[in-house]
Amino acid sequence: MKFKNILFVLFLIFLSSCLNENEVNNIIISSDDYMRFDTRKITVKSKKLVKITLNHTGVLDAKVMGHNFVLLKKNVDVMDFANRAAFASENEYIPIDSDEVIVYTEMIGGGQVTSIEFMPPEIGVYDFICSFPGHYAMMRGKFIVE
Ligand SMILES: [Cu+2]
Repeated sequence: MKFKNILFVLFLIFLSSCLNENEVNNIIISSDDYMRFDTRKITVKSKKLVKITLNHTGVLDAKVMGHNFVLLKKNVDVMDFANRAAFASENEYIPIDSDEVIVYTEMIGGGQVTSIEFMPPEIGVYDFICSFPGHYAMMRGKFIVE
């Protein structure tokens, strides 16, 4: 291949990676040993892939201070869902056979990172929580698709 052609190909690769970057809603959430997410509001553009990266900046094990990101469908009763989720330790703290969840990450402990990609649901406001027992009271927020 001629040098000029190589340059052109490199340019195309560069261009497509720039475009891809704009097509993704890149969301980074931090959580800690004090049962907190660092955000209570996430806003994404509709019809664009969402990438959620969840960090756990603490040191405690997932068994005592586990965190996940659970996006609930509209009109789900958060308290009712979380109370059932608390008994689903064998299923990543998601009630078995639940149809209330749009998407969720694995449960992580201190020092761990996890991520998930999905297409956002229709325009609207949704709840997100951590479904580790008792955490939803503090670890919850709104996920807005606009
Ligand atoms: Cu948690």
